[in-house]
Amino acid sequence: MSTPKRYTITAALPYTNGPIHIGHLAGVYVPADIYVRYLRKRGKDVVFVCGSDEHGVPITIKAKKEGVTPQDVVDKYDGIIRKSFQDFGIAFDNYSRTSSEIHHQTASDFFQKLYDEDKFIEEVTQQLYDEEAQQFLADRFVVGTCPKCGFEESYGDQCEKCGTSHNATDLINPKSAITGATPILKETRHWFLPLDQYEPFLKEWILKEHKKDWKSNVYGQCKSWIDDGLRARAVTRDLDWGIPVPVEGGDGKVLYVWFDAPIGYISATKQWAEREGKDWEPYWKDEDTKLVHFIGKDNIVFHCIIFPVMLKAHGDYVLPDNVPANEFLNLEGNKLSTSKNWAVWLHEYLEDFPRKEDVLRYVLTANAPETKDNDFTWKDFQQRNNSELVAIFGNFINRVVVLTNKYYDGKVPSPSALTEIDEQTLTELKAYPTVIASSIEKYRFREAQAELMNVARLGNKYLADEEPWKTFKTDKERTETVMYVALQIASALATLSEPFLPFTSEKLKKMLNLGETNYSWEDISTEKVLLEKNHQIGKAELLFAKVEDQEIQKQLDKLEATKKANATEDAEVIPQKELIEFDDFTKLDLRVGTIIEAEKMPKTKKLLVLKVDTGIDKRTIVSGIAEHFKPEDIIGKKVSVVANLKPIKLRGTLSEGMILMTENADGKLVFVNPDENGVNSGTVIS
Ligand code: B3M
Ligand code: ZN
Repeated sequence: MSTPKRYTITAALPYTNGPIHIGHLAGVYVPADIYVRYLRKRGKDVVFVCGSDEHGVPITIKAKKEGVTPQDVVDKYDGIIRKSFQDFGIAFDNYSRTSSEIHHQTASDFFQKLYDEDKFIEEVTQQLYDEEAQQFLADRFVVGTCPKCGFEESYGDQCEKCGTSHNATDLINPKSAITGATPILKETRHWFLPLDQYEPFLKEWILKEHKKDWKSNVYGQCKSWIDDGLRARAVTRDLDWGIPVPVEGGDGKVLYVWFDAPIGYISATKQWAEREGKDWEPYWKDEDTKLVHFIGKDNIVFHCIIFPVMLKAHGDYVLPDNVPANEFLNLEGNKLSTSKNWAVWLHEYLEDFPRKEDVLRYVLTANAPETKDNDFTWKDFQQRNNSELVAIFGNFINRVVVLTNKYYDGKVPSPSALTEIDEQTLTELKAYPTVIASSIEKYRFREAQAELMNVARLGNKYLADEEPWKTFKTDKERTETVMYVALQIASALATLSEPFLPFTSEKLKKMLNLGETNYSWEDISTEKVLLEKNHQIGKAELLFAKVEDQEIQKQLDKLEATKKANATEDAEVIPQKELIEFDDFTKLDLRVGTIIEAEKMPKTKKLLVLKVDTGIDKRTIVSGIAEHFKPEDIIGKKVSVVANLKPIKLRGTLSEGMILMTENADGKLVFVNPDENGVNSGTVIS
């Protein structure tokens, strides 16, 4: 596209069935935010929209699990997500909700128009039905083997392993996710979008027009789907949570969530325009608008095939110019997972690391999964903060601001004749805006941010070579020139860091007292002075603080606890034994006892010989717990005892009872502890 007149930038609407985690941020929201902040800085006309995706089966499943209504679920998570985005500084123009009236209306009208113009195929087909739950099984309500890659836990509408989108009836061995039952087939009427009819359009549009400018991972996926041949996809569902199908025969049916959700971008734009007193239509309908969707790789098919076909079928809309989808981010070597709580949650991060929003942005961009899956580790987070943000960026700014205050009471000194090194440094500085811009415009945010850090490196090297702290005693004039040049670099950093590190940029501008002095991205490349001589700067403040070992340890401990909790949940559950009569139970004499003596049984590894006060007597019990407890540690402990077990001889010692034990998450034996407060030995357990 030649120079666009305006930009419509969308970020995937998060499902409101859980909070935002670092995977979402790295894949979608941080890159989108960098891109938008950059465009705004360049004076472009931009609208940046997002919102909560509140329909679909994931929401219903979560509600069922928690025993609340779907509305409760979406209200809760919309609140958490909205606040965390705001606190983190993702600069949406509008963050909307698909439960809003404007969205229901927009999506409903969209469907109606396609229906009126005969763009759908209406058909009664056999769909999967769970007789036990008395419900049709669509999307995430059904799991089975993916017909394409063989993954055994593919959802009805999409396989998370290979990304293929399919119909629920394509699954091999489908099982209901609600009851586990094998579904039957039952007839129902639905509306299908005939993707196959749009193959020529898709071939022309993606395979010809976008071969070069789309990322290879995105282009590759699209090509393979198109090459495999496309089929009609149902865009309605037999569910009660969603946007009602507005046409005859639509009772009890709703729009498929992936039909309504992308229309959410349009309704969010409308809502924004209404609020701002603008016209939304050019942002979606004018050919000179550049539409870009930021998404994760699992959403590629919906944004590159299905939504464009919807837009094309509708006829009034522009198509996305690019869909720079990212791969996935892992956490400490494992796949991020909302259900397994394997994540760094944004709202928790913001609490644990106050005023460190930019550190997370920085690390996620430095490690962005742009071309392949990547790993987030807390050690790397600490290292990047301490040896890059603190040691390079922060250190440079600190030296410049401290020295300017110390030598010149905070007033920018006047330069004398520039040396070759000065000229060279300034020439290098002038090249950066173009270099960074070119990477951002190609959606290469890691590369762009690395170049930003090179600006700080340039400053550090310049100071280290010119050593103003030494020349200050011998050559005042030279020192003034050096500090003047260094201040220009600091000032450029304040602007160039804006898209990447918005909080830092803000702080730095305040420190340099740049409020009134407004220079643009482009100005950095010109002869324009970025900090005039005699300009008064403020006092030094630390831009970045070190992250200490114990802060990292705390996060690692949190993850360790999650691992343990998951292991307990995943542990094989031993099936229940046969039922017994109450009388059988009452035959057991269970009591509280106190261990009064303990010693290892000689020549054994596992056995301890205990003397236990049972309240009735003091008796010997041999217990196989020697590998888990030291004798001296358990004297005085209250334990649960089976008192009327027939005595048996173990290695020559008569054992008169048994102590109840269980295993904790680490596989360590622990006592089945009676409440130690005020329970006496001999108390019967019943
Ligand atoms: N809510 C899927 C997701 O969160 C979906 C994106 C919708 S974008 C229109 O991965
Ligand atoms: Zn698959």
